[in-house]
This record gives sequence, C-alpha cells and structure tokens, in this order.
Amino acid sequence: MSHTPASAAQHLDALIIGAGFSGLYQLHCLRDKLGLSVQVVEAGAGVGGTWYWNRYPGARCDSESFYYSFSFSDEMQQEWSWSERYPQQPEIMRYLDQVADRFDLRRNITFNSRVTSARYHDAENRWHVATEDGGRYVVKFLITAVGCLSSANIPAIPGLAEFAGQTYHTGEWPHDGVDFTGKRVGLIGTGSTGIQAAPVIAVAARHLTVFQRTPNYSVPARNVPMDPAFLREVKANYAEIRDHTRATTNGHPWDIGEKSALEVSAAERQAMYEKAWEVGGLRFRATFSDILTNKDANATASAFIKSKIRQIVKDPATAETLTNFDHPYAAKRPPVDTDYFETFNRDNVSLVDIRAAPIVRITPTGIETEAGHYDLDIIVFATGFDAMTGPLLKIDIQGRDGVALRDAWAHGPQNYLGLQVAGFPNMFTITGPGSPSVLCNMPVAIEQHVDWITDAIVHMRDHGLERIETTEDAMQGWVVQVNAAAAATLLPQASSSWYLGANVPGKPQVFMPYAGGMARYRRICDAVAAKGYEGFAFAR
Ligand code: N01
Repeated sequence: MSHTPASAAQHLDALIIGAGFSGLYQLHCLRDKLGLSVQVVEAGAGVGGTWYWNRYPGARCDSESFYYSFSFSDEMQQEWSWSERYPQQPEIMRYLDQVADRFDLRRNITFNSRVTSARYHDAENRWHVATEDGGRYVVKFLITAVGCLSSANIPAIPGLAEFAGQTYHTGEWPHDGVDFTGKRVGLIGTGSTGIQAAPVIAVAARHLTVFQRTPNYSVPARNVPMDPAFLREVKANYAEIRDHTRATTNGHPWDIGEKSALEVSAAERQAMYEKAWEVGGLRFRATFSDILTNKDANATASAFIKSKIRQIVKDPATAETLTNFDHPYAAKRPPVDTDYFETFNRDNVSLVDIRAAPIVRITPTGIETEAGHYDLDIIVFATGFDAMTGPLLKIDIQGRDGVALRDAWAHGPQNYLGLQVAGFPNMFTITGPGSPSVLCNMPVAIEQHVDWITDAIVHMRDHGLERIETTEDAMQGWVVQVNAAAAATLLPQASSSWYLGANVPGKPQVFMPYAGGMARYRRICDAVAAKGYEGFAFAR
C-alpha cells in the first residue's frame, strides 16, 4: 500500500513505526482485536525489522527457535515447524512473512517509507507524523516499534572514505549478499555479530583479519537440526513452556540455578560448568544464582571460559589476546557461537589486537594500526548499533510545547516503565529504554508490552478517556528504580558496553535497560494497571 499524497493527511486512531515483531503484533491487536484504524510505516521493503536488515553471514538467533516466536496464536505455533535449534535469519524472515500473511497485515503497512518527524498538537490531542517520501498522518496514538538495535554505528575512522575496496556494516547488509571469494577481508568488531560472522567469512575468504578491541567471552551455541520428537514434545506442551518463559528473569524457558557458584566444591562447580558448556547457549550464564551479581562467583565462570578458549586455540599468543578480558562474564550481552574460537586455528585467519596497537587510519588499500598495515579488499564493520535510544532519536519527535525528545533525553533516556515519557501524551515506546527489552528474549518482552499498551487503550475506550500521559513524578521514580536494578548487578561494570551507550562517542552514559528481570517487571506493570494505571494521568 502506498502512502497518502502530501496534500491529504490520513486521519487514524494509531500509527505504528516499524514492522518487526513489535509492529506486526501491535497492528494485529489494535486493528483486529479493537477495531481501530491503524497504519504501520516501515522503512524496509518487507516485514522483519531488525531481521530484515541484519543479513550478514552467519546471522542466527541466539535464543532457541521454539521460544523465539510469538505465543499469541496457538494455531500458528502448532502449524509452524522450526528446522534448527537456533533459527537462521532467512528462516525468521519466512516465519514473520507467514505471520504477516496469516493475519493479513500487509494491507495496513506502508513499506519503503521512513518516518522523519512526529509532533504532538495539544489543542487537538493528535500526533502529526511525516515521512521522508511526503506521507502525512494525523493520529491519536503514536506507537514506536522501531527496535533497539536498528541504528548502525559505523565508527568515524580517519580515511574511511578513501578506502578503494568495499565496506559493509553487518546491520545494513546487501540483500544480494557479498562474494568473499579470493578476497582479503578485515572484520572490525567482536560482539555477538562479529563472533557469528567470522567463522562463515573465514570459510569463503582468501584471508580474514579480525580486528579485536575488547576480548569477548563466548559459549558454544551447539546448533543442531531440530529433532522432530523434541518439536512434538514442545508443541504438546506449548502452554506450559510459554507460561514458563513469562515467569523467568530473561524470558527463556529455564530457571537460573539456585546455588551460588561459591557454595559448591571446586569439583562440583567444574562439573556443572562442563555440563553447561556441553548443553551450550545463553543458559550457560544461568548455571549459578550469582554469576551476574557477585564478582567472585562471576570470576569462576570467567576462568572456566578462559580455560576452554585456551584448550581450543592452538597458538598461545592468539589465545592470550582472545582471553585478556577486562569485564565480568555476561556484563556485556554474552555471545554464543559456532566455531568462533576454532576459526583462529585456520591458516587463513589472523587476529589483530587493536587495544594494544589501535587503528590509526584506513588507507586506500587497508587498515593501518600503530603496529603495521594490513592489506584488505573488503572491510566488514561488526561495530554494533546506537542502541535503544538511537532509532527513536533519529526521528524528530516533539511532544507538548514543541519539546524535542532529543532535548528531553539529552542526559540519557527517562521514562515511566519504559513505556511513556512525560510531556509526550499518547505515545508508547515498545521495548524502549527503561524496560527489560534487550535483557530478555525479545518476543516475550514485545508481547508483554503490546498486550499492556492494548489493554491501556481498551481502558481508555471503556472510560471515555482521550489522553494518557505519565506524570513527571512517576517517571522520576522509575528512573531511580532502573538505576537501582542495574546497580544490583555486575552489568554496569562493562565500561564499553552498548547497554550503557558507551560504544557511541558523545552518547550519555546511562544504563538503559531495566535489569530487575522480566518477571518482576511484568508484576510491576500489572500492578500499575490494576491500580487504575497508577502514575499515568488521563484526560477526556
Ligand atoms: O555489536 P556490539 P554487535 N574500533 O556493540 C567493536 C544483538 N545480537 O552487532 O567492545 C574498533 O556488541 C566493539 O569493541 P568494544 C545482541 O544483543 C543478537 O556484535 O567497544 N572496534 C565490539 O567488539 C548484541 O549484543 C544476535 O571495544 C570497535 C563490536 O565492535 C547486539 O545485537 C546476533 C569500534 C561491537 O559489538 C549488538 O551486537 C547478533 C571501533 N571504533 C547481535 N566500535 C542474535 O541473537 C565498536 N567496535 C541473532
């Protein structure tokens, strides 16, 4: 569907920005359950959001397929069959395409259209929204479903524009792929993305040079084809599994271990880590109760992973560079991998320590560090994102009295429950900063937010209310809770983490997600609603 010409603004109940998991489900709820007039505006040519853009080699979800999916339709979860333990990007795209088809969502999505501005008009209690291609909308509710990791961060390295080869950012990957055959490839970045991409690029390229600034922990994913018997078991027990994911800290269907890493004997601890290493995946960090809260407990996990990497990587100097950790395990989002450390045993792969000898510039023929020059044909930036606030602040959002969100958040994001900002009535941010979002299995966090927003709108309709806006007091109280939740963990101790905004020069360093756990957060949100939406002010 194309947008309405500039002369005629489209008047709607709600506008949703983004057609990823969040936007699709929010559209379904508002349009099909509440009967509202709704349009989604999406910059891509298809649905998928973050998954639409992140097509880099090796792109795969680190959450397991059977629970990295929507739970709202039992028919859908019974019909859909995942092919692997962890879904690859194309399979997630097929899944989201069938969600869009099944619920006939595309007819209310405007593709290839990017929202540039959204301004709240107090007298009308309406948001006026404009898109890059001249679309205009006047809507009661503005719902951002822009994703947390959708604004690519390409470091401003001197000389970048002069590079004679090709450069790519993993989050803006060409749809027809990149041919690495016979090429010398430089990969900058060793976060979850770089760690997924390196083994796949290494197989295709003539030579891969990985430029590592901060060594990263990673645990084997242990991906396997889906076992049909396991999938049958899952489908037979989906209701229970979904309930479990909703009741846990990180939205996964397993519980964090009850024992402290420090209360067991060294032999028992080793055995438990060995077992978790064999199982693989993100649940490694749940082996003990205090890995994320106690430095000494964390050090045991760190030492175990270090020993594993040293066993895998044959060259001791390379192993040393890969394990010279500067932050507690899982204080940054822990990657999981398929043969990442094994990749450094290949003859065509080398590791460059750019913390010891930083990059000086990019030259027409490669990358120059303080230690030497590396000749390259292709540079891949796996350098992450202007996370959480970046996608929101790219849009010129202005609330009451023309106050810009960019100014309101000049010192870091502030909101109530990660859902609403004081001064921005009728605007909701799905999985925004201040909510568990990126610390949780995303579909679980998304469904909780979308359901809560939908219920709030039902409440307004039932009570003849036209405007909902968090109070300044509630917002400030929540900011205190977000900071306290982070401070109770080791998470803020990773000083270069994107959770803190530390990866983007000049960005205010504030711990952005709510670290108190999804289960607790859900209880707080439910209690707020049960008390008549405490902390929100309504107007007729
Ligand atoms: O980005 P990152 P990502 N010079 O910010 C380095 C999710 N995800 O795309 O640590 C040199 O984690 C930077 O170094 P340092 C997941 O939530 C999910 O990998 O700042 N290096 C770091 O090594 C994840 O956390 C999945 O010192 C520079 C890397 O680039 C999030 O996305 C898969 C640099 C960036 O790591 C982001 O992961 C993949 C510079 N100027 C990702 N700037 C799935 O589950 C940055 N770096 C599918």
